[in-house]
Amino acid sequence: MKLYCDPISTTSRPVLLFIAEHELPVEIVHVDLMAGGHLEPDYLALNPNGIVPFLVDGDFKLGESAAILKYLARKAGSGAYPTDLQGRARVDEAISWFSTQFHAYFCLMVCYPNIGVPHGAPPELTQALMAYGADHAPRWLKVLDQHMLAGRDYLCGSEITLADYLGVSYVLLGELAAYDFAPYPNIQAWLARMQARPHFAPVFERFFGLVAYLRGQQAAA
Ligand SMILES: N[C@@H](CCC(=O)N[C@@H](CS)C(=O)NCC(=O)O)C(=O)O
Repeated sequence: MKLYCDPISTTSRPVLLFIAEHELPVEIVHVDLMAGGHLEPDYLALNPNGIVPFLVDGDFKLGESAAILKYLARKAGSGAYPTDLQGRARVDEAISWFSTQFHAYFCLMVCYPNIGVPHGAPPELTQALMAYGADHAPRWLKVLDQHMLAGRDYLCGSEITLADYLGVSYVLLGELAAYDFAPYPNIQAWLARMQARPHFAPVFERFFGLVAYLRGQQAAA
């Protein structure tokens, strides 16, 4: 198997962490987003969406980080994607929640504008998005803190699931905005738990490098 990805990408890191923790025999192919590797003709021929991550398993090709995580978990027989009906539905629910509500209000409006995404958006649109996100993101952060993570170590219970691999990458985007998670102690504890996992640091190294670079630029401005 081959995974086309870039550790700078929010949606690549969950898959890279899962692969590392499960020691899966997957060749990692770096598609350098900053250098435009995702727009090279060879890559577009493989994945017309021109985004990462992207998995190739023999003749089978698969995009979308959540779908890739589920495929790898089924293939590896990982307990991170439970096999019982309701346990699996709970994981699916959390993954959908992160990919929709949380991603829209927190990632797109609060975090990404700090690195110039959406590219080329007029400044007034970016300002409006950020103001709207600042007002509305706490609604979803409260749900995460006071319900999804209340009284449990991981999103779906006492064991890590695919939802945690995906969710932690989205929530940590808050670092791009120097977001203050102090009002959310369960989120803080969960972030610390996830960051203590042995394979976490190498997978997130480039992301935290970007965060440090941004902080340096802000301090110099
Ligand atoms: N829904 C997709 C989103 C993938 C995605 O947007 N990847 C970004 C990096 S985080 C990308 O490749 N962006 C390149 C571009 O938009 O041109 C998934 O979960 O895999």
